[in-house]
Amino acid sequence: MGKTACRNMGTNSGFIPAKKSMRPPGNCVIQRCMRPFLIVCLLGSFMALVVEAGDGTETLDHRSPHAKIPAGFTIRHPKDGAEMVWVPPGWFRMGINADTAQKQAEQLGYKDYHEIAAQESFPEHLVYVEGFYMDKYEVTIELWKKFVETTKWKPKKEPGQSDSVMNPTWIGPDLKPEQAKLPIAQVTWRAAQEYANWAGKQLPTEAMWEKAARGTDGRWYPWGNEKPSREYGVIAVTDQSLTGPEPVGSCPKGASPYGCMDMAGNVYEWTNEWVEPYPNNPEPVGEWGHRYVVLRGGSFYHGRHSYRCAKRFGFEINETYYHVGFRTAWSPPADFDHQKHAVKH
Ligand SMILES: [Ca+2]
Repeated sequence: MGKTACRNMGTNSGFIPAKKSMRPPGNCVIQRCMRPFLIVCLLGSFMALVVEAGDGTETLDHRSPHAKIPAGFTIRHPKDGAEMVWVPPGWFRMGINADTAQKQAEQLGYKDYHEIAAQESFPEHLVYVEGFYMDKYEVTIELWKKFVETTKWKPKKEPGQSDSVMNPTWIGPDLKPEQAKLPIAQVTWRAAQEYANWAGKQLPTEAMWEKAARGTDGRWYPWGNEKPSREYGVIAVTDQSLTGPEPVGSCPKGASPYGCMDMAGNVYEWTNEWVEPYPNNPEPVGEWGHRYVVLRGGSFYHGRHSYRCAKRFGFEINETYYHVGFRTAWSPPADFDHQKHAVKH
């Protein structure tokens, strides 16, 4: 609960107050002179942080070794070769409040936000996320094939899982060129984690996923607040499902502020978090606890209410379906050479 990539504020353990006798002598005059200046500087920094956090804009963190990397900077990941886009460090608005939820429900033709379970995303709150790279696309069959062949991966049966849901929709060595760019689907949570571990990456936290999808301005969908339509994604605009996914990136008009494709629709995407309520959620909601894992973004199969960036959905870990896939996130090391791995379009 509340653990979603929030800034680690540290603990007080190990803090030992300095003894008076341990203070270095001779700095008293300098300290007296500098004290007002330091107080002004600290107050100014604090106020800047409050202002930036208050409107949900990016905070340029000069302590980060990646502070100069612009939003949307694109690299090819050194391990799996996936294109990834940079999401800068900073605050963003996560979740929604009841007034926004009601507007979203009415836009989609519902009378009340409870009909779309919007209360599971309450309340809107500010979250700080360190800078990270997000896969530009859902993991494709082509990349999954590379993982399977490199690691000799075999599906593992979860307790209570039927054989029919064990094998992702990779179709073996006879992969047709037109199928390579389809998203891998029917992936279990554990299988998606195994891919991420192999690549040295991770499944995104909910905060990583939501920030990559909606940016910092509180928009409803990756493209803005306009109602979902087929030009924005592989999206079922009525309650009627589409027949299947399309090659990743087929709907560039639906790109997120950082350039992530198919954050709404195509296949659902696993996160690395159990379904837990956000702190201070004012409404009673459904089942919580370590039973369901959060998926995000809706799919070609799901209806019109599932594409909102704040929408949370959950599956048990022995579940998956032909519309469930994933993408990965990556926190680069301090000495990572961004330019060396840049993708020029
Ligand atoms: Ca998707």
